[in-house]
Amino acid sequence: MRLFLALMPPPSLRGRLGALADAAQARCGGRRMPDESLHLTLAFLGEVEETRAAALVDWVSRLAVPPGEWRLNAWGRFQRPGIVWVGGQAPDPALVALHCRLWDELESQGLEGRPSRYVPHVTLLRRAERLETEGLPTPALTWRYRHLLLVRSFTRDDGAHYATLARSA
Ligand code: 2AM
Repeated sequence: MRLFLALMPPPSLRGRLGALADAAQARCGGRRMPDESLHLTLAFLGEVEETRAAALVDWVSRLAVPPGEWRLNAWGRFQRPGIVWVGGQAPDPALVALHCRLWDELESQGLEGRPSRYVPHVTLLRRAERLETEGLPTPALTWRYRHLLLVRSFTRDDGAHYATLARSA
């Protein structure tokens, strides 16, 4: 099964991220992520076997994550998959530190796939027709988080769907 570690926005923030996704889609076209799918990926684990997944559920349930605040104040683009995202003007140091700590622990459990660089972001659009975020209002959101989630991703014809398998302590 395909797994990743993520922060999920609280409901009030989810609606505001959805409003940014609407504004971005009006300008850039492409496929807008549904509100219930909006998230920040902390670590993408890829395909994981069932016994390994069970161990990850156990690990995440006992994991203590330092609470934090992430300021979302910039638009961003990834050229290749046509992604338009919202995030910080620079990678947030607390999120980068959390990503590193998670990968240290994942690697000690034998997982592979640590990316060479981590840019914390919330994907709002995929396959955007125009990667032009100039002129959109500058985002100004604060995301307060206390827990991360272990999430399973299912791919269907209408896109990815997510199911939460575990929440940090
Ligand atoms: P994205 O939002 O930039 O597409 C589940 O697929 C989550 O893991 C998505 O948020 C996706 O990021 C992220 N992810 C990171 N690396 C990935 C990869 N190699 N393949 C698929 N998803 C990846």
